[in-house]
Amino acid sequence: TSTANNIDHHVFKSKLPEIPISKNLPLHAYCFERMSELADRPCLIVGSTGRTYSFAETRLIAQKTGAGLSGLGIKRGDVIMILLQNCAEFVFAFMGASMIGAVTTTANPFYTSAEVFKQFNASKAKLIITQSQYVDKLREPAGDQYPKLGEDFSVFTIDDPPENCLHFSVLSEANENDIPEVVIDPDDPVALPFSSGTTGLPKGVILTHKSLITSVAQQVDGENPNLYLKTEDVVLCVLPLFHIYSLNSVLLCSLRAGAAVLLMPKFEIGTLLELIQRHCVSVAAVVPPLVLALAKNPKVAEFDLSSIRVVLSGAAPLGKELEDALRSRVPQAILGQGYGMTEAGPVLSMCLAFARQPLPSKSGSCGTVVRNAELKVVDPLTGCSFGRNQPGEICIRGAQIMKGYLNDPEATAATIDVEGWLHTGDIGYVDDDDEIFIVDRVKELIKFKGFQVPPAELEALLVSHPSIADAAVVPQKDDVAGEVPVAFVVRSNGFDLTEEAVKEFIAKQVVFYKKLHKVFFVHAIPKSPSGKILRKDLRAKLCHS
Ligand code: 4UV
Repeated sequence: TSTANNIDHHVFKSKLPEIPISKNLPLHAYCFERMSELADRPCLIVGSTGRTYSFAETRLIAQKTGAGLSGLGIKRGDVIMILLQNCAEFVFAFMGASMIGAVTTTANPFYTSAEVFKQFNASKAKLIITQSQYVDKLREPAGDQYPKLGEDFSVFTIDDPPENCLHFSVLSEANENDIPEVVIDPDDPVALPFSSGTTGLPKGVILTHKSLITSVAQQVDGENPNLYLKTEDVVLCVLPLFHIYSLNSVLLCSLRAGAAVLLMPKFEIGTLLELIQRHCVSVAAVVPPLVLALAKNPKVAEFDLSSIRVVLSGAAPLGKELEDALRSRVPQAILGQGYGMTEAGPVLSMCLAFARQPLPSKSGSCGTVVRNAELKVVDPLTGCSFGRNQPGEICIRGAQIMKGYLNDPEATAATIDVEGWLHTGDIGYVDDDDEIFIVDRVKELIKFKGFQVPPAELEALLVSHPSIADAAVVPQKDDVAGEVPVAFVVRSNGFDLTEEAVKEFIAKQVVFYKKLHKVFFVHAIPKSPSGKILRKDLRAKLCHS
């Protein structure tokens, strides 16, 4: 019975009371629910130009974009790909797609051709919205296995369209009244980010209207929101919107709460500081390498950062030293962490010092489990749940988690168990004050500055080299990036293959953060009897070398 389960499981819940969360709205309706109150308030601020879109304008252009997509034949359940740096068009396309029941898959514009097309093909996307500078790599892979630009799929650019491409205005200047009436089920997918999860290659993560609404509500809704955003807030959006952290906790949360979003296409410290000062940024969502820049870069002293009242760090561990160093730069701000995972919708826990009625939080903690969710810590070997202060695998359950992986029931079943618990592959514990501390990762995933580096992807590339018989990729600790990927390689013929050649071979095929930092040649890759790479043994070797 469920009572027996509750006794058996040590289930942790938020200290904040549960709240009612909409179970039947589509995401865009939920995000723009307070439109009558907010219509003329600033919604999006384009950092480079200062151009501001009000809430009413933002919704209107999204509706036009929805109508434009629909006019091109995009229907409920169809997938579009956004391959953009942060910009207003990202928001119009994402929300417009939501309005017609379509799904957005977001990819890193710095991806190589092969990386883009893997995701494009897996998601069966119908079109790509991008910038002209990235179009070349959408033509590059000539070959029958690749779809052809202009024939098999269309490309829209937000700037001057290159040959066979169309301008984004074809979409965004459509007549909003042409938007079709679509019935959207709360369990329909709306976002399809890719993540490798606990093992293997990147997979499409199905996030539904219900999952994203639940996650946003867990953060910013209710009388005492866990992440209190005010309508006067200006929220920094420098983390890429193609990653779920920024998409959810910056964009969607700000839309819902009525705060303005300051869009920055990329991180550059001088521009960042200037924009924070000029637009009086009050809430900054960051990752540890950005904390490092804000804490250590001498330029910071030349700017007025006194408008910042909240700094949220997430996506990778934040050291206590770094947190203290940042505190001396922004003494007035509340610093804290969020802990997320794409598959978890993504937020599992958030610092309670960000709440409207703040609670104390400890340095190094990832916050407390969000409301309307359950968290447990299990013994990875037996599956039994632990009580407080004992580290184990963190599991989360609630309406916010993914529906599953796209076309991969096996990977889904390996991640979400029959009782609905999502297993994170992170090792952590819950302390006496309900605060979560992450201490290790049991999954394969490597995180370079918070970006995902799936070892399986690099291993597959390595063994495709004619002179490589076997390979394994593991993380090595790094002061700036947190972790960097390094490879153990078994040569298949002689000793001609050099470290440089291996690095170069990989570098040509992957985005910058997946590049190998070292290559160690070995005679064999240590494996378990079932053939699994013994990654722990390899990581241990690195510590001793
Ligand atoms: O799948 P992913 O790339 O997802 C993320 C999401 C991070 C978010 C999202 C919303 C927030 O509000 C927020 O604060 C952070 O990173 O990678 C998931 C893995 O990244 C590690 C952990 O191993 C996850 O399983 N990770 C994420 N956040 C933290 C972290 C953290 N605060 N401390 C340590 N590791």
